[in-house]
Amino acid sequence: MSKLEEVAQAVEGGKLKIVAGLVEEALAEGVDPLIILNEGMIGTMGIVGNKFRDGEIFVPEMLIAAKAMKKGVEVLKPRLSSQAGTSLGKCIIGSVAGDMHDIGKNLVAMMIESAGFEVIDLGVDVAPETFVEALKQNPDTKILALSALLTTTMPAMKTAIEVIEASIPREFKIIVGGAPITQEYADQIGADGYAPDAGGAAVVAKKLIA
Ligand code: B1M
Repeated sequence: MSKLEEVAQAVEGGKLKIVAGLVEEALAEGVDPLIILNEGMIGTMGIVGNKFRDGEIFVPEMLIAAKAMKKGVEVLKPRLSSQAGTSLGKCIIGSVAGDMHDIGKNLVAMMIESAGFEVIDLGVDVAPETFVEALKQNPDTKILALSALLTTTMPAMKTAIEVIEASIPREFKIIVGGAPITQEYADQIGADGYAPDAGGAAVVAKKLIA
């Protein structure tokens, strides 16, 4: 079995204690960090999600796999992110109200930070009022980034934009993303940008402030 397959198996099996070591071994063997992330981890979470959908595993197994992936991402982080020299301004990010998923959001935050933004991460299950408060405290914010992973929390993204627009002048750009989000939905709820993945989010954020 290749090191990459071992990483994937450890993530899927939620082997918290060995994932970081396996990722380090894969890196030492010269495996590209992006391949470890995309094939060893993100792809594996897709398999985990499908098994959950099909009733083969349950929430605890899904949670432990997510924790295992986070251990691996910690090792990859310095290899994936580069310290950009200039600051492009502030980006406030969070998973919308009701949504506890944060792995994708954290990757987006990491890539946006690498692109040169100062990231303020409000975490998960962020109420619209919390976004408003953070925007008021940081009036120089350039980008607001909203993540949602559930079809049931997509409406919370729309509500967040509505509440924010009703509360403060929109002097920043809003980007949205997450597995169920599409360009069409982004347009429908009045977002300025959409990206299907973390790298794309950083590209869109930079483009919007250019
Ligand atoms: Co949940 N979950 N989950 N879950 N979970 C999904 C999303 C699901 C698809 C699994 C399935 O059924 N196949 C399903 C949603 C179905 C739907 O809505 N259509 C689901 C469900 C149903 C649930 C619960 C309701 C289960 C329950 O309790 N019965 C529950 C809801 C909790 C809540 O949020 N209120 C729940 C809970 C959980 C855990 C807590 C156990 C855990 C999350 C742990 C954590 O994040 N800390 C979990 C996990 C791990 C998953 C899966 C397996 C993996 C998610 C993940 O981390 N993927 C997921 C299945 C799947 O994704 N295939 C699933 C890896 C990550 C890198 O990808 O997050 O998609 P992703 O992020 C990508 C892109 O989406 C994009 O870039 C990222 C990187 O490239 N992106 C953006 C994300 N945000 C962006 C923002 C942007 C731009 C791009 O701009 C701002």
